[in-house]
Amino acid sequence: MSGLISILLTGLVFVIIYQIAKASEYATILRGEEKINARVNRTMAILLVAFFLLGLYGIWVCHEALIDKMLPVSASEHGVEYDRMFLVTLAVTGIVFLITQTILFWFAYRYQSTEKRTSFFYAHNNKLELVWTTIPAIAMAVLVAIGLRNWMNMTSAAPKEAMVVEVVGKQFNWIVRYPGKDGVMGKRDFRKINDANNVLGLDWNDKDNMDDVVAQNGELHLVVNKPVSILIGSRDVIHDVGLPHFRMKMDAVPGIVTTIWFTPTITTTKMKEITGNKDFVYEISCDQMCGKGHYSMRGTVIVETQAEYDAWMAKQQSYYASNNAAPAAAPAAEGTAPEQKTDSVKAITMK
Ligand SMILES: [Cu+2]
Repeated sequence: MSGLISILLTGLVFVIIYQIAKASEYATILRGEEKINARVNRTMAILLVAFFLLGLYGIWVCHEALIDKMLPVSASEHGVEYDRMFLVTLAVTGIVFLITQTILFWFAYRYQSTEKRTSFFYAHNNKLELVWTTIPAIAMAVLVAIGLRNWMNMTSAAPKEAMVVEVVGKQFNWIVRYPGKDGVMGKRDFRKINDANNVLGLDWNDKDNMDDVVAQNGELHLVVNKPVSILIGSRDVIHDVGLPHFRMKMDAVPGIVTTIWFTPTITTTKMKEITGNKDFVYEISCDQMCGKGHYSMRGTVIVETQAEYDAWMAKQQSYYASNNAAPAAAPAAEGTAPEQKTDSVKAITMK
């Protein structure tokens, strides 16, 4: 409602300005042009300065209103670098914006048209051209170079000691797989995907799969100060693993494994203290519009100590054991996959 009122008010202001301009045009005809033109010029110059000051005030109001809603301090090593880059870029562009806009509006006011002054014709100056082309080009090149360095860091090969997890998107949730005790992810085959008992299409002929742990609730457990390499995939359409608190994001593309790695530096418990929010959770947001349930595609990240992680992992049953150990659910033969798929669709509908 307040939005509508603001739009109406803005419209009204423009109508008033238009009417004033129109009225002064008629007055000009009646009272002689020169005198009126000078007055209109002056009004316009003052309005321009007012517009500029109002804009600056608007920036300040937005800043005050939204600063508390900004993300808290970065919870990863890469993120600290990323934030620094963001601040440097904002500082450079912000200072340039302030200087150029102040000069622009000041000139419009100071050098408004009067009868006493004729315009100064200044066609070309090579030195000036060189200065205002070279300086921005160098500044931009430096900013791009910093960005590229950060990008290379994020997408480079993960350190050897990194733990590996797999995050797979599907409409509309995240499935997380841990490699189990052997530290190796088993093979996957999309033809074996079955919502009833094999959501990732793990190949049960591959022994590496036997101890893999799968969390279907999108809960990603990470160890603080330990690098993590995330293998990202999708079962259906393009999603995007967004990890805003770690300043990370990467597309989840069907048929391709994309990767990112980072080192979480703040545990969930510690972040609750920092933010003063006892319900704080790190989230995985889907950053790619992927369908009607996109808004609800949210996973959680739990950053904990190695001991807490080990205790949690010790309680997890392997996906194979929890889905295939029961006598009724023998390992699926390939030929039966389509039928199972139908069953799984029914199972979902039942829920
Ligand atoms: Cu999505």
